[in-house]
Amino acid sequence: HALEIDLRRALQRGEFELHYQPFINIASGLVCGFEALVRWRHPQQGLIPPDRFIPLAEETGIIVPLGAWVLERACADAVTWPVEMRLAVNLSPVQLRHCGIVETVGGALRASGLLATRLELEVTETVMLAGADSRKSLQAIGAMGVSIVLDDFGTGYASLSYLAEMPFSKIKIDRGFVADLPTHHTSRAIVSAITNLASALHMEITAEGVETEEQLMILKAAGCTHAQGYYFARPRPIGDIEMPRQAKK
Ligand code: G
Ligand code: G
Ligand code: MN
Ligand code: NA
Repeated sequence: HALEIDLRRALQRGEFELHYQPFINIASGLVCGFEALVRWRHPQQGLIPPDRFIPLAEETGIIVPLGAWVLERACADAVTWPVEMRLAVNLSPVQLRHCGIVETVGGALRASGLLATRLELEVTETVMLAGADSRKSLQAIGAMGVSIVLDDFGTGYASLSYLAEMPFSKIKIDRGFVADLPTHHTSRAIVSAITNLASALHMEITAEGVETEEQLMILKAAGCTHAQGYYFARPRPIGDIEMPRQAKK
């Protein structure tokens, strides 16, 4: 597999880069933080999106050193932002299963000097199907003060009972449900149900993939606390992100 060989070399050659997309507090309209999204700047193929190499990185185990690089790079970037800006980083279930994950997260925080309370780690519902070791690691990371976020909610196999067992502080509603707003009554009902559940469990709720004002208004009325999507900003390289003026105190 040519891409696999390239992938191994890419990390050594520094071909990965992070783009950042803001997430917004709906009530205040202010940016709360940025999600780091990895891209591969391939010398021949140009910018490759994560869905084209993350699955291969997971199969081959390269996700472990790649994920560690993402964490270290993102924490080092975020420490230069205003202190109220949070950083969200995606964590693969393969990384979470790896025995060194707690130390990797702790190490990235120590090396950068970023406060643990500014970091959010996004995991998908598959972590709830993972073994006891993964769940223990998540608990340990949560105990450091890092927030654990349940990403892409509604697309996986999560049993609702896990929601209360795991230390999630936020749920992100998958953008598939948001894309169907406002026309799709089923999606509207699902968004309301997820929001009610999250608020009953004292969790924040982010709607992903918000592209229109109309979607935002529906999500706000449904009780979503946060939003992210092209309506606000596309993911951009670190040098191009706009740090909101009102956040600088
Ligand atoms: O940026 P984009 O929308 O193309 O991302 C597509 C998918 O890749 C998303 O599901 C996102 O969670 C995932 N992804 C992006 N960056 C990372 C990363 O650093 N690590 C992992 N594990 N997944 C990522
Ligand atoms: O799976 P995860 O949510 O971690 O990844 C977010 C992905 O969604 C990124 O690849 C990002 O580029 C993409 N994304 C972010 N905002 C929007 C949006 O408003 N519309 C669409 N279609 N995709 C988005
Ligand atoms: Mn995510
Ligand atoms: Na997501």
